[in-house]
Amino acid sequence: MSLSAYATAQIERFTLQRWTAGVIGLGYVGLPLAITAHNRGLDVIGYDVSEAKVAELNAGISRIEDVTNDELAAAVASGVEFTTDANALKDADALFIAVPSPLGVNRHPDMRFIEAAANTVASIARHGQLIALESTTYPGTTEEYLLPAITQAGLVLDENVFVAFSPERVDPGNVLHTQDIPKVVGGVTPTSTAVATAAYQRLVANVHPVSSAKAAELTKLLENTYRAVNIALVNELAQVAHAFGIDIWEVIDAAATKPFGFQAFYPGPGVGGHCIPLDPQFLAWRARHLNVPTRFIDLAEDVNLAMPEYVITRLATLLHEHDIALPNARVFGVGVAYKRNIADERESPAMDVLRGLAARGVHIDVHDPHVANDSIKRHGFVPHDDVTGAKDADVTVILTDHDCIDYATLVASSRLVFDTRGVLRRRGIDASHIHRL
Ligand code: SAJ
Repeated sequence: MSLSAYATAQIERFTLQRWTAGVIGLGYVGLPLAITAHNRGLDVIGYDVSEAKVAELNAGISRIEDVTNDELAAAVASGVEFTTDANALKDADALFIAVPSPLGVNRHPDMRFIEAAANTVASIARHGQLIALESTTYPGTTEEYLLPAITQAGLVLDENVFVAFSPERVDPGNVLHTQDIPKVVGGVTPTSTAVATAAYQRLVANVHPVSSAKAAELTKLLENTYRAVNIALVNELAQVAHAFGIDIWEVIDAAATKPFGFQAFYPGPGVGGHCIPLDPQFLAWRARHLNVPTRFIDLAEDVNLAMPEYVITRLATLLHEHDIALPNARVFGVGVAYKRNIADERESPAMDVLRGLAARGVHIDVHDPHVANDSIKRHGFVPHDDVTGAKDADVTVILTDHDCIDYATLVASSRLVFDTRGVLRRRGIDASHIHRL
């Protein structure tokens, strides 16, 4: 592929010179990206529409677990600029868009944030910039939203501006940081791929270019659909194993001894977070427009969304076996975050279980050391700062297996335990009053 002199010059600039990274959206993806760019020696302008968030960031207060206050304060002290003034982005050589891409009504993609970011680009984009979308979305989004934006800005693709997609791969609570995670990059043209690859190579150690923005968009959806489908598989097998009187946890551990061709996934109360339950729906929604079936995605969603009710049914049966009716029973819920060792409750299946129990007249006490008591109260549950609150409950249900929980004391304080995460077995804690998925 022959590159224009202009594109070659931009590649050299991104490769050899100090340049300014502009990050649009300072959440769990954008803020780590901004700090990474700073740590890699680039100038950084962070833009967000939230005045409160920008004020906190400039004061060195991080709400993102993967960015410490000290890291943030050091970045601000050495010149990283957080602002709500989009015009500041005119000084950026590359714009990285990391805004939310949630589902809206009927679990259809809510493109408002990407649309707003595209409007920002239309108002500030200038000659020489790379514009890279990172928000998880359906194949075709980058062309559909960013090409009109650069046209509106009076720019011409590959002549004086470059456009690409590069999926974020943040795993909240994981020790891997942005610069250590390989990055897939796909330009809307081969020239844009080349320029985007050069820019990203300054941010991360390992860049994997693909042939188009659509290929990059679908890569991300494959990654997360793969997880959603495999989690649904073990969630269904957990129900099958229970019907057979088999311990699914033992079976998964046994299968995991296979040194090739098997990756262990584990059953749970459902699938939470802002990625796995949502991202596959972007693909399913777009595929429907093309009359292409996505039966695995649809079935995985059905199985995963039904898990909270399955947990409630198992709890009702367990209580009934001990002559306790669900209505007016007391349940001690352990863990409301959507996965271990984080505070995020978005789309948390633990919340679905507890709300479902409360709707059946169950009194709910909750212990989650990662989630603020005010937040637990807002859901109508009674927060407990330690596990001894279990002693007043008819059953303890473990919904999120945070590492910091004192499981030995929890079990000793409980009349009955229902473990939806297999954490007690993992910890070698067994007793006749412990039951699990
Ligand atoms: N879960 C299970 N069983 C499993 C694994 C997960 O029930 O075997 C549940 C979790 O408890 C959680 C949900 O599924 O409720 C999602 O879990 P997750 O581990 O996929 O965590 P996320 O959504 O925070 O992060 C994922 C990333 N995770 C990993 O790669 C391990 C990755 O897919 C994406 O980089 C990220 O979403 C994203 O931002 O898309």
